[in-house]
Amino acid sequence: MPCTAHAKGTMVRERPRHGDPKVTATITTHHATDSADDIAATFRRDGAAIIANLVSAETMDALTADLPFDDKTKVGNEFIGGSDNRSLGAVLHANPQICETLLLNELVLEVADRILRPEKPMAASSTPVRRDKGRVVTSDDGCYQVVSVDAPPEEGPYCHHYRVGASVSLQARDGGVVQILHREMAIYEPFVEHGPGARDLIFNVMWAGADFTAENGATRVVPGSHRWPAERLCNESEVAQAVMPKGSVLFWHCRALHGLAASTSAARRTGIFHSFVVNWLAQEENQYVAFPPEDAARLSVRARQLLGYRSSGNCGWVKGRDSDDLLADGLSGPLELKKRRKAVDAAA
Ligand SMILES: O=C(O)CCC(=O)C(=O)O
Ligand SMILES: [Fe+2]
Repeated sequence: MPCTAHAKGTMVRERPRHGDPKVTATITTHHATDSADDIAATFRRDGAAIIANLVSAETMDALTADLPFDDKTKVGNEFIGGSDNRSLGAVLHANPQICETLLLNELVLEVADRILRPEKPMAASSTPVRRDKGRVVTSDDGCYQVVSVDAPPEEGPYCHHYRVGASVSLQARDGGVVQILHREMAIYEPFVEHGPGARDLIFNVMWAGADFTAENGATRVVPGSHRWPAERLCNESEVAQAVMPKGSVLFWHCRALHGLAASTSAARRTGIFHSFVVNWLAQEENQYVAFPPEDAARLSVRARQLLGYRSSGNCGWVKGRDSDDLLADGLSGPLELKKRRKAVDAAA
């Protein structure tokens, strides 16, 4: 969901409509009974994967029925295909049921856990990724210090936990134009390592709130492009479309080229998008404003954790608060956690 291309005014005004009939690339579709390992393997290979019919069409209808799309939500929509399309920010707040039903979907979390490798995974079946925390040593003349451990990135966790990066509903409408192909990592690219082979820092999730068809704007994704060097250009023939029934979910890689397709259909394509981002990168959409604490307090603790009301021992702590639930009293932060450990040890 990087809007920097729009903000910098690099938009191409006369963009072609999508419609090259020679599209051969495809996105692999999994079933809800497939294992998270298999889905993650597809994702790593192709930079995208679909799980068909992960929730029922009725569930999706209930979740999208009252989303307040109106003419105000067309403002500033050049990035997503012009003012015929609509986008609605803070969609998790617009319907908090989406948090409990979609955001907490166990299979999605199992896949996200495999891709973002957190020390604190979200799915019940996932294994925490252990971190070598560094050694405390004293030099020969008594200088007391911490020495970091240099572990290869693929062996360690990528984050302590992950949380929502942005939550947006995107509605493609007849008359919109094709969105520029882009990579979600673009927003962080000037500041962090990002080439092919870099760690995954964002995991992108698009729920089909309506049938996604070739005509109504199903997301375009370029399989394999997450492994391309930045200068490699994409041809139309390499673009696939995420054609999937309502209730399905599409994942795309933080370095995979993708974008909303132009719609030529009266059937509106409503998508519910959210990303997960590693806890140490700023959230793209500020969830503490988009989903204020008094409203978040009504959600389950796990949903609050995913919104970002959680800290690691070192990042995001608030003294006097519980690191796993920042809206509750408790201990947070490295010194408090150390005190707690001492107290537990003394009682043992
Ligand atoms: O709605 C879509 O299909 C994709 C939207 C997207 O990639 C974005 O806005 O960043
Ligand atoms: Fe995007």
